[in-house]
Amino acid sequence: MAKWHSLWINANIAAMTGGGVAYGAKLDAAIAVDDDKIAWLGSMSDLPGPAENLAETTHDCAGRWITPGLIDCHTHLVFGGNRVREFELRLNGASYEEIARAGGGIRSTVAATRGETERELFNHAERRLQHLMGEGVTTVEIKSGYGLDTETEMKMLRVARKLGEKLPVRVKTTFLGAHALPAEYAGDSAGYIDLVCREMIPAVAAEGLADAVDVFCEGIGFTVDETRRVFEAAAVHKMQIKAHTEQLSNLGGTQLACEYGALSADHLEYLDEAGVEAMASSGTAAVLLPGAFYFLRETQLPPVDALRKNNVPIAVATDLNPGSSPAQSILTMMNMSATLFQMTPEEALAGVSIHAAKALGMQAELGVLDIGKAADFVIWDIAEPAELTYWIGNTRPDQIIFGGNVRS
Ligand code: DI6
Ligand code: FE
Repeated sequence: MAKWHSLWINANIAAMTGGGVAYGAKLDAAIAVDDDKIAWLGSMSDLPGPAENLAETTHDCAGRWITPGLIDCHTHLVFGGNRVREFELRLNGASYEEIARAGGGIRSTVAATRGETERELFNHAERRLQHLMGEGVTTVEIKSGYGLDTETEMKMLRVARKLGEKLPVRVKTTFLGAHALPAEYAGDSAGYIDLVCREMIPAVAAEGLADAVDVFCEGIGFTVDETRRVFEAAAVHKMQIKAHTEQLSNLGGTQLACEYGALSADHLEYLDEAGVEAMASSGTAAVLLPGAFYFLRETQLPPVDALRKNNVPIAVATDLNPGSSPAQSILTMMNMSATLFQMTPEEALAGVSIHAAKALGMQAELGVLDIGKAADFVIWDIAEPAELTYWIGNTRPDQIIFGGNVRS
């Protein structure tokens, strides 16, 4: 038999494959890799020979745990500047309106993003992405939405694509032109939605810059009717759909997203029973964002129990953005999903693996450890997988394997 390229032995594997076993755990197990795929996975006792003869390179895990590479399925990590001044002002008593009048809020990030070159945006985003990758993230979704003009939206998406080309991480890109109304369209959201549908989406599609289209459907974002127009334009270009819905109020954007077969609906604090049922019928994943809930000091909890009862896959992500979730740690989000949303540690890990893969439409390749899946996995010096959710800060992988190679 030809040798495998690499083999990890004496591992406990949280395969996340379900089947009634917590974490899909396989104890005293091994995992073999050929090219960028998992070639074999099973018990040490089922290895087809003495471990030292089976692969070019063998790594001894000495009882450590292996999880799937972590997936952060909702970020806005490409942006100019930051909003730390606004954070300070707010904590010193300034109101949101005062800050907005002084040029702050999302518009200040739009101005800063328009003002940075592609190289500057890349360098700033790279640092943030490195923080995520250092915690074992091997796949990340990145949205546009701080350009709000065709040129800058495309610049953001090019930066996102380039991050995936230059760094050992898989990047999925999402066009979020309908994130906020730019100042130059004040009072004319119909005109801006025209621009999104008639100019931006066709241009983004023509260059293949985005894997999906997203809309911020909210009182301070866009109405359900405007959201529908954007989804129609996305459908014309055969682009997949995602949505920010029911974050601050219930507008019914989730049902609309489900009508268009959305991959995911995200935030969902104000989601009601009808919305949960719509998600269950359309197979749309729920993406919960505890960092934004925490940073905005929200009190309305997402309906985790109803989502669970209806078997809606629940993903967890950072929402990494300068305004509502300056969260550069996926492991902290796992902890917050447990403490704030009462998700179990197993659900938290599923939220950044199998369910996050579903939210990106990548469940065929990613999210679980099994033969034929991508060889993206992480080795942790922990005694049990719940530790990933338990500790707050400073948990680091011992080794990260990306596409079959040890990431240095
Ligand atoms: N929901 C949010 O919480 C952020 N965007 C969104 O769609 C806010 C983004 C920002 O304030 O910069
Ligand atoms: Fe977001």
